[in-house]
Amino acid sequence: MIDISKLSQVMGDLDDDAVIQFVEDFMKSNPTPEDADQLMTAAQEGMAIVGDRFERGDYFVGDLIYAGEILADVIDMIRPILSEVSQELNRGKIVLGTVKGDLHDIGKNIFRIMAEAEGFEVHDIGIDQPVEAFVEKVKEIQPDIVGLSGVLTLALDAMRLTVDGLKEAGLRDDLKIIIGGNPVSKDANDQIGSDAFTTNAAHGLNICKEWMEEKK
Ligand code: B12
Repeated sequence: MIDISKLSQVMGDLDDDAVIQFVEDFMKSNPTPEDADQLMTAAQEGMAIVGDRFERGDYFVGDLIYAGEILADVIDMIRPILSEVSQELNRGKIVLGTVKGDLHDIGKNIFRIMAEAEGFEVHDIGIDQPVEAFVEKVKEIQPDIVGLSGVLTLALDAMRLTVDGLKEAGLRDDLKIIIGGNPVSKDANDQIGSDAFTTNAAHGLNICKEWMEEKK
């Protein structure tokens, strides 16, 4: 059995060879989607180590970029298990994006891959998206769910503005809104006026699935 927590350390150290070797061994161990979720959690903890070192001044922006590249490679390697779930089509529509001012997209992309694998039709509008972009896409697609992603503390304000913008456009009542990313919390969820929050893509996906069951 592979000790998944070791991954956090080698990711935190930006030891790309060790990370790749680790994930190769993991993939050979016949992992389940639950194992992949644990691996993602360990990878997220590794990114938190990178973030802490950046805050202390031991790492620089170049290291954040490099960390992002390593994590993107990890996701590519485990994508077959993330997408392994049976393709039940037409589960529902999601408009997804990273809010204005925030360029982080790795977490959003993980959620997208997992949601698509579960049969959701996901319309990903990308990073740094202004309120109007969400409003326009929701008018066009008429989704069941809007997913807002953000990793910067500043993203919480942008999420609130986005939810307000959807309300002002008269689109809020028929929508469920979930916010995701490192800084979200119960308090943030209450202030932003979203319906749910999560710092874990698999958890977020379960919430979306429950919403779709309730709608039936
Ligand atoms: C990699 C990284 C970058 C990369 C991003 C590359 C990319 N393509 O995304 C780059 C180099 C671009 C970057 C830039 C910056 N970064 Co940066 N970055 C990080 C780092 C190390 C990892 C982020 C990450 O990918 N985490 C892993 C993913 C998997 O986790 P996640 O995003 O939380 O996603 C999971 C869940 O939250 C959830 N999820 C996410 N979104 C959604 C959406 C929905 C709908 C659902 C359901 C679920 C969901 O699913 C995911 C899987 O479970 C973090 C440190 C950290 N602790 O996270 C700093 C961090 C976020 N960055 C930080 C900073 C300061 C910056 C810069 C300002 C640096 C600078 N001086 O230029 C810029 C800002 C650019 C901007 N305007 O956005 C700070 C933010 C501080 C703050 N409190 O606001 C952090 C926390 C580092 C730190 N400790 O100081 N960064």
